[in-house]
Amino acid sequence: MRKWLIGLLLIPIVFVLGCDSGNQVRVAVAGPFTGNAAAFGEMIKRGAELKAKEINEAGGINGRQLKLLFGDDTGTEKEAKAVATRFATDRRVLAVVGHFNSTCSIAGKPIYKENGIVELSPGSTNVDVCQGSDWTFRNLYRDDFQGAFIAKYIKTYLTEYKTVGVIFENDDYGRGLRDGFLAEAEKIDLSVVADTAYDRDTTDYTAQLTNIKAENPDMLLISGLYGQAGLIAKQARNLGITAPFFGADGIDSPEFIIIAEDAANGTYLSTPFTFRAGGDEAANVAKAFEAEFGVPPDTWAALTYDAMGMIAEAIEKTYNSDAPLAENRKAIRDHLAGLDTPEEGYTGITGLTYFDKNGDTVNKPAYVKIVKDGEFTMAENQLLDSE
Ligand code: ABU
Repeated sequence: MRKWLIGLLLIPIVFVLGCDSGNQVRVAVAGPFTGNAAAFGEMIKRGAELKAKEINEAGGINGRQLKLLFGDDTGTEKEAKAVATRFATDRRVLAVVGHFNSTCSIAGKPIYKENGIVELSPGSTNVDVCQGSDWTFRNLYRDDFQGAFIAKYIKTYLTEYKTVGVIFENDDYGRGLRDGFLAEAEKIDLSVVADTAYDRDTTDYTAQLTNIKAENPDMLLISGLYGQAGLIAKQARNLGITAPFFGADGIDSPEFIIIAEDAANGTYLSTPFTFRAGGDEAANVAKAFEAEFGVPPDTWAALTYDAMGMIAEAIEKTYNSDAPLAENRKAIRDHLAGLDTPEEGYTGITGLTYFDKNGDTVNKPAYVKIVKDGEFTMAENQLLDSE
């Protein structure tokens, strides 16, 4: 009876303080661990795990071990809402690294905002991701920048390709990137001769590609994720389309090459980071990653590694085990919002990250890779303009 009474008296204390689970602090990671973007999800998970392991082996965050919780949003709006609700209402969770798909970050945004918890995306690039919430941040560029960057790159360096056809996934990412590309193409007089959408669950792109073939573009922009893009590339070649492909960060996975096979060769893509452009620290992380997981890290592992580092730093600088959960969560938000100049910014393996008033990162560049002999390599020309 006495034990029962003591337990009952402790409940409000745990409810108010919540997040301090003994010697641990908990951060959640939300991403597509299954589904169409699972290859990215696996890299996100591993990037987070490696950073947490390094932090914990170095003594943790102010002596507390960093424990990660993972939530599979499957890359879909419905599951993203469920994961966001689970983490936002879990009184042990201090902050969320994620989501990856723009649709998922946008779906989670009002839930995180309502519950006063940070979501820091290492992958979502749609323009609207951070708009309208003080609690959503990202550590990479937006698709208005990326779309314009691709148009400028073609106009500047691929001058033999005068006309472009566009095929885009009809979701927040595919559409938003295509919009950014079209806006810039119009400005710089790059001719777009075809523009057609597909849904994520489509596997047969004959109708779209037949329409594109009729316009005979010199280059084909595929605005979507690696799985569909791989099939589109293959089916385009089977239909006799010989134009080279340009993709974006959504195809920056070895899975694109595996799916597209020979059709992948010659494909250009834009990406927010490449280990070839990283410094010594990035090279060391790549080595540690490969030793841990047996495969090299990709762009998304690197951005997640840095996002986790930013959250860990925020906890290190602000966490108060005597304070209520809401206060600790807000202190993390305020710390991130304070990284608003190059001087205040966080330097990680993907470079310097700092935020504008929306929580967007506007200073980071894009890089261009090309598939040669079944492997991604850096393109000969880089357009390192982050404006
Ligand atoms: N930016 C890569 C694809 C993920 C997304 O923004 O939906």
